[in-house]
Amino acid sequence: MKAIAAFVLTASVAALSTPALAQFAKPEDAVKYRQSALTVMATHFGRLGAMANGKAPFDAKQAADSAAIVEYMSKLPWAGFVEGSDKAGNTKALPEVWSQPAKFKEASEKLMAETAKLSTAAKAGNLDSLKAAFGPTGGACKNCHDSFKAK
Ligand code: ASC
Repeated sequence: MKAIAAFVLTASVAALSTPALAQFAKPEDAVKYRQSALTVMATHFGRLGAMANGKAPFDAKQAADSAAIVEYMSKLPWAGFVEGSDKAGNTKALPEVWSQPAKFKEASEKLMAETAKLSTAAKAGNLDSLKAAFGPTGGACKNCHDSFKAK
């Protein structure tokens, strides 16, 4: 039992310390990964926007579900911005992602903080809470796009 535990621990540490690119077969896969997470996030954020802006009827369950997806998806794209994926696939990522890592990390953390608030707000089950949290979350999307995404 101890041997199994030791093996699992060793394997986990190895997986965590493997260089990022090794987690994707090729740079294009990393681009696809981050774009996929962002697409799912944008889809559900768009549904929330439709409700927040009165273009779709407010549905508390759908809002809470979408916001939970947005919150979770916001954690994922960052692992896909590996070295060597700056010109891969059809990326719109700007070189600043890699040349200003601290600023990029800060923008990603801002987004994750806002999506967590959005999810909490959506769980409150009323449209006003959703509306209040929607704008700041969109602001965090835009903040990152302004500095790190080509038009
Ligand atoms: C969206 C979406 C984005 C953000 C951004 C906010 O719905 O797809 O990328 O909001 O436009 O400024």
